[in-house]
Amino acid sequence: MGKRLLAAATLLISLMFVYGMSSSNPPSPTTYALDSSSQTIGPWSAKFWNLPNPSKKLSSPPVMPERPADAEAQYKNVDLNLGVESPHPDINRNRFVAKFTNSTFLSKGVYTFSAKSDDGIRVYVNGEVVINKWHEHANIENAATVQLPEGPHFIAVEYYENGGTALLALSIEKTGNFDDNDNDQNSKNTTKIA
Ligand SMILES: [Ca+2]
Repeated sequence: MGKRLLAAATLLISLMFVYGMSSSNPPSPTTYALDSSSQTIGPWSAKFWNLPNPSKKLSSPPVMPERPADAEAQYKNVDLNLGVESPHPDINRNRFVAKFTNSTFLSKGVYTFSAKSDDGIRVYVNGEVVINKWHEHANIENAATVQLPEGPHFIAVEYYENGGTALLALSIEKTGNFDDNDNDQNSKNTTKIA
């Protein structure tokens, strides 16, 4: 009888231990699918700052402001084709700075970032600049290809407009895989995720 009780108690404790262990595991990320065929990047947070003297053309590229933003918004995609319009009621049509940010979970792979902009743009992946055209220019497209391990990644886009038409668009595609020797392997099917 005593042995049976002891065995039952041991089983109960074992079950509690197993249950406790499994419930204390960190939750796996559920917001973004690991399957690259279905992964997409969630909403982007955007901040906008007016630059002083909006009627006067900038003589040199602006420094990113450190003060609180003059306007904030969320966007499904980084895709602003403004023409000569303002991006926000509180923001100038000309002479403003914007910053879009996104933290997202991506599967391991080779990713191509393509950015169109008028005027200046900088694209950062995990704090490293991958596209740097921080000067006044008409609409041009620039691309950068980056190997990323599976995990959370922080993407930031800085942009400024110095008059005339304004345009900003970023697309991100998974374009391949890489092996442990850092060799890129192009995929036949690229996957657009943003
Ligand atoms: Ca412009």
